[in-house]
Amino acid sequence: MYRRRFLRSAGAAGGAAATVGLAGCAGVGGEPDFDVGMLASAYQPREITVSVGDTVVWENTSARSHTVTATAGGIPDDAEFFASGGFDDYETALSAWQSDFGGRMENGDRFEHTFTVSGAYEYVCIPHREGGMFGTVVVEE
Ligand SMILES: [Cu+2]
Repeated sequence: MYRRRFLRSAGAAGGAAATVGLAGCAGVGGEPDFDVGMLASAYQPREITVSVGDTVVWENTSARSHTVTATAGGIPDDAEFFASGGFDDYETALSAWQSDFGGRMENGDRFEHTFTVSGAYEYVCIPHREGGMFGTVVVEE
């Protein structure tokens, strides 16, 4: 099981947004300061395990445009939907992509989400969903 190297807990810095905005700061020892990168047609790693309250940071480390979009029905019932572009549900994210590439993440773009409900979250890259670009976040108590 993959355990993230770049831990960022909500309480770690004593404040809500205190640790946001560190994009660009190299991690200690050359470790990446994001949790999930992206290849041409895959998330890297494909599955990540975190704890309730953790924030997962995605970065588009590829040259292609991608999205991070929670799937309809693929997240716990009482969990908050998440999507790059900030859409409220999958159908809205899908139509935004189809009309205007809404939610697009280009090289170096980041998206982050804080997970407050335990369970498994399936998410997808909308433009590459038919190519199997899916990912999973497992959130443990
Ligand atoms: Cu993609």
